[in-house]
Amino acid sequence: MNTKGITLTRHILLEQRAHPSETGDLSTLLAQIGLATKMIARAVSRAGLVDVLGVTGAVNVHGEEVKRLDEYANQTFIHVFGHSGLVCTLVSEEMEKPRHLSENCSQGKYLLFFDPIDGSSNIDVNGTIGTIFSIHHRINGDPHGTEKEWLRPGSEQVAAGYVIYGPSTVFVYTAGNGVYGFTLDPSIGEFLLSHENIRIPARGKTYSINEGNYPAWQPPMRSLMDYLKEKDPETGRPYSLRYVGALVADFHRTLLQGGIFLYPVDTRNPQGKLRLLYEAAPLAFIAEQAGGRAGTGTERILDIRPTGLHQRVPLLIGSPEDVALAEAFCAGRKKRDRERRKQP
Ligand code: P6P
Repeated sequence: MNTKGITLTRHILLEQRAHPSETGDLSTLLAQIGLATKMIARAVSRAGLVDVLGVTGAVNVHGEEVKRLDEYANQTFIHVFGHSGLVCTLVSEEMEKPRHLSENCSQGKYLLFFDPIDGSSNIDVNGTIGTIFSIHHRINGDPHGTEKEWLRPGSEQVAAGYVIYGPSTVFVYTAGNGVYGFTLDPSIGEFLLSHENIRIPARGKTYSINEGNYPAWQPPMRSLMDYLKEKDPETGRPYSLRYVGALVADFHRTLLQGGIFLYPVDTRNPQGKLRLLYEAAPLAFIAEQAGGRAGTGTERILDIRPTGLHQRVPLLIGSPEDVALAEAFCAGRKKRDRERRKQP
């Protein structure tokens, strides 16, 4: 099939044929996320003007000037889905409680979890940032949902994805039938298919972690980092360190080039720093759909049944061989060469 010029919307509709059970609402929902993120991409391109203009240059439907990009992005999702009839409940990093779109709850079949702007600290230095989303079916028909509906394991996701706002804006998603990337052509305002059926390399050459936390990690994590930095050409070491400080950017590079991203527990983040429902779980769905692996060091991310809306988890995600190696260190099954040589 000629894949030139396939728009996100057309691809989603083609994909929908692979999911006869989906009545097209999921396709519409994904296309609406495309709309919301195009609006956010426009605001991101002006974000640097906040200090110059005092505002982002964006104005919401109520005519209010928008001050913060996270707030603008969150409001954009609320406005785009508010009367869509598709989504009954929104869960956002920017909102402590779920936002019930009651006008949708009679027929809205989905729950949408999202981090509207991930990595916002990078905005001030013109760094790459992103939006992450996760979609679940509602599981009961009660008008306003229940914790049982929101606290779902990642394995039940219907679709998941992210948009990375970098030198170009790229929309990456999976609906359980592979991973696809679309690059925004600003001249026509369309996301065009640019990465068909993304597969992550079995192993990479880079590791991505905030090395500044080294003293705060548990010993197995320090050993793993020391191991990756040892010189051993036979096992492709030392690895190179790449760390943007925005999860979406570090994950996108890892997805395309292989390697491993890690945000483990440390003394300041005893549960980990990243959020399960709208950061780790959607990226884990994508990673596994691309042949990768995602865990906490001791369990598969997609198996975790959440206990809280904004629950944090440790995250090791990327090439299957690299993540399996990290898990072996976490489980004490693997040690550094020097430690092994010292063993009797
Ligand atoms: P640190 C951004 O604040 C974020 O939530 C993720 O996007 C990113 O991976 C992580 O935190 C960076 O955290 O502690 O290295 O600054």
